[in-house]
Amino acid sequence: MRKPILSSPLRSVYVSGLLGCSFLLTACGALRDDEGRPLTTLNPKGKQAQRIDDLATPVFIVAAVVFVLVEGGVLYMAWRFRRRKDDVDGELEPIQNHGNPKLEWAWTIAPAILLLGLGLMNVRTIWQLEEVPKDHMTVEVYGQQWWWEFRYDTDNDGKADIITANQMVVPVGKHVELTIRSNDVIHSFWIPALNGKKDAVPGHSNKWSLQADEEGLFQGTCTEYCGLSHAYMRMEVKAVSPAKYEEWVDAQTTKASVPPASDTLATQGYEEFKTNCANCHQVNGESFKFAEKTDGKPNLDYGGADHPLISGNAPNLTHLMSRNKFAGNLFDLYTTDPNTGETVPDDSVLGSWLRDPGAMKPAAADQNRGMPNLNLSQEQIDALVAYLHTLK
Ligand code: HEC
Ligand SMILES: [Cu+2]
Repeated sequence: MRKPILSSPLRSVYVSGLLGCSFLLTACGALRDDEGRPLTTLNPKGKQAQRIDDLATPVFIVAAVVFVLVEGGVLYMAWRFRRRKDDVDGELEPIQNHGNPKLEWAWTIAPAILLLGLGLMNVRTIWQLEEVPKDHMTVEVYGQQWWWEFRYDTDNDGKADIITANQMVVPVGKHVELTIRSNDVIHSFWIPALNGKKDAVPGHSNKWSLQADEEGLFQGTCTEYCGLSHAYMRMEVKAVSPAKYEEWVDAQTTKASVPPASDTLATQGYEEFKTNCANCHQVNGESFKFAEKTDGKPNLDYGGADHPLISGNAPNLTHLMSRNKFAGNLFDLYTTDPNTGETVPDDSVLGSWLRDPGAMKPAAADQNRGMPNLNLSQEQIDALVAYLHTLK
């Protein structure tokens, strides 16, 4: 007598377990909203992501049909021609046949045609993704350890006049041409709701584009392992109406840092900033390291022997409070006041950051990667936070 592979009580456990698993799996992809899943690729919110989705959906359907046909065939054959209990010596084995040219041609040509079709669809999408309409704007993207920097040249004079971090602001409906670079190691730029991934490679620039179809915040993350805080290297695209975008540009290009009124906590913070922070962080309009331009515009000149990089590898803090989050878009700059329900600057998170950045986000500050612990006193921290809050 042949022994069954699994005894029957065990078999029912096994089968119901398998069924349970497959029900569980359906929960992974069934819903298409992005609530709680900010990095889903299944909910395109922009032109490029939509094109990728338009390719992925039919490819998935074709693949699913092929899978069901082939797997179904295999299962059916296995069941239909299984060995019977009474066939002790395999006598009732089905007739074995091979060498049927017609069949062999058929199952060679059919997949070849299918793959050719899918290939053509792929090529078409690649070409579509490379289209750059005449009416577009540009943003330079820099991968840094471990945050993203965005530079805008709004007056097209070849020099950046807005430099910001973590949050890229774009007008809805505008094609944005990105030039992606890296300041250190290889990173990869990815805002799944808007487009696929593009590497940021040191010494090289890559073109990429995005266009948001609606207002909103679209989350992204670095997708190329880039060291200690790779997992904490997030970013977001904030899409706003064209009018709001113009307001944002105006606010960002106007001289921001007005030394705070005398004898306030912020004034103390300003002094602390000059001694403790200005080595790394730039605040436009301040001549901590660089002289102001004569036309009253903030000086953002990069390069030159004296200043190899404008704020080294640290975020430009000029308009810190115009963003939602900081340090790789991880920590909130604002909170809701429990009494009034208003949105107010959050002192405690920024304060913890200044107390010990490494505790919130691993860094190798001794190797000039990430922000060092400056061993500040609580008094210094309070003053600095008050000053940072003036950087709107
Ligand atoms: C040795 C260079 C260095 C010094 C000095 C320094 N920082 Fe930083 N700081 C950094 C780096 C690098 C980051 C980016 C960290 C990250 O996101 O991983 C950063 C991030 C920040 C951020 C978050 C900015 C953003 O938009 O994400 C703030 C705020 C900040 N620093 C404030 C300060 C203050 C205030 C001081 C002075 C007390 C200071 N830093 C001193 C290097 C420095
Ligand atoms: Cu990275």
